[in-house]
Amino acid sequence: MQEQTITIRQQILEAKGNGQKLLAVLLDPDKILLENVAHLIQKINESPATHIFVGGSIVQNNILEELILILKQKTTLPVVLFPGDPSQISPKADAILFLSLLSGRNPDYLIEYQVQAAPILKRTNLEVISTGYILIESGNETAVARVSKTKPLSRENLDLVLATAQAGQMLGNQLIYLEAGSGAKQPVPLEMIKLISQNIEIPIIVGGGIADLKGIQKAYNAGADLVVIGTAFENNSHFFDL
Ligand code: 1GP
Repeated sequence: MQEQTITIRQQILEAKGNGQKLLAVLLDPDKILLENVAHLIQKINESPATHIFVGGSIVQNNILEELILILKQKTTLPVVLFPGDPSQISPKADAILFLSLLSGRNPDYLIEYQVQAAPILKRTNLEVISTGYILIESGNETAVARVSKTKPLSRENLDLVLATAQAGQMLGNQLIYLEAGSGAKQPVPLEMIKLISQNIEIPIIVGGGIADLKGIQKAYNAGADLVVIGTAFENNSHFFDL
């Protein structure tokens, strides 16, 4: 019998259906040294992480391919690209979050980069997961806002964030990513996660500024299906140790 492979998107959907919460560790190739990767992977393998995201707003060094090769050798966790632009596509990963920056009004991040990326992606076996990406104001200017030249949505304007997430779902996005930005002072407000999760059906990713294990749990309790941890793990590889 032929082995049935289940896609990463299906796994996320099934987890949501079963109430199982997911956790991604984000590795930004610009912020890690290749010589530390073995140790980081060991810590990730010992942690509750279910996914590894790789990417950043700007990736300037060229270790992306090598990083992914090492990850594929040393972990069985799915490696998902979380790219800032089409230069960050590696065919060696398992999947890519195909992002549209729905909170902004910069056409480059709404459609231009996607048009540039499509023919590149067609030449790979990457699973493409369309993701509505919504940047929320978080107390400081984040790299995403700076690089994309867009404004985040106000933390107070829950109606606008909800309408944006709903539009993302109606446009056919398969996931919604509520992002406070890497190293954000304030994570996405819990009442916002709650409202969105109660009013859309697709899984919700939440990331940015989550600094401790309690913060992860709070995001889950509010309705996040998958939480992303980047900076806190970058700063302390023992972050997940009990
Ligand atoms: C950033 O959501 C991710 O795009 C993770 O943010 O680095 O603040 O954990 P942190």
